[in-house]
Amino acid sequence: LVASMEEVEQTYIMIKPDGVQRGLVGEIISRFERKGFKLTGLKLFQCPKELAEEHYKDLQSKPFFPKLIDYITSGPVVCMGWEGVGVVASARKLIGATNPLNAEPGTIRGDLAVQTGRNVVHGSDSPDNGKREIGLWFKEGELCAWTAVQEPWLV
Ligand code: RTP
Repeated sequence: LVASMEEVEQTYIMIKPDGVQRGLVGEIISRFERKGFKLTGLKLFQCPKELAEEHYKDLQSKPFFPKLIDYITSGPVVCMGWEGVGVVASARKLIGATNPLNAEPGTIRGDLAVQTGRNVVHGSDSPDNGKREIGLWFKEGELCAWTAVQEPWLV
């Protein structure tokens, strides 16, 4: 069954500096792969302050905003684009609640984190933000649109 094009969404998933430093990159990527979504972009990246501020601009007035910017820019992050039917909401479910202590076991935050301020991963909260954030974090030419080959790799 082939999904109609309108249902295919893009989401921006980011492994935050704590996820990279704790060696959780492979574990986190594999959860999205095993679920069945399609990877369209992937890079390790040291985020400049201006980009972190733009990404989180809706949270500018929050008391934790300066700490959040320090956290996101404290070391490299892994930037990813993922594509699929319903990928935005599904990725948020795979990630779990913002506060890892409230995140269900089986979710990334539920299994791997304890602090809201060190919650290892980000996921876009709407299809519009998915597109916006992928545009913000990736340059043209860094994303791949691809279709899996039908032939076996080895004969
Ligand atoms: P994200 O954008 O990272 O996927 O997280 P989210 O939607 O689950 O949560 P959001 O409310 O958008 O907050 C963004 C990130 O800010 C940090 N935060 N710290 N009270 C606090 O100290 C606090 N609240 C939020 C978290 O890293 C959160 O993921």
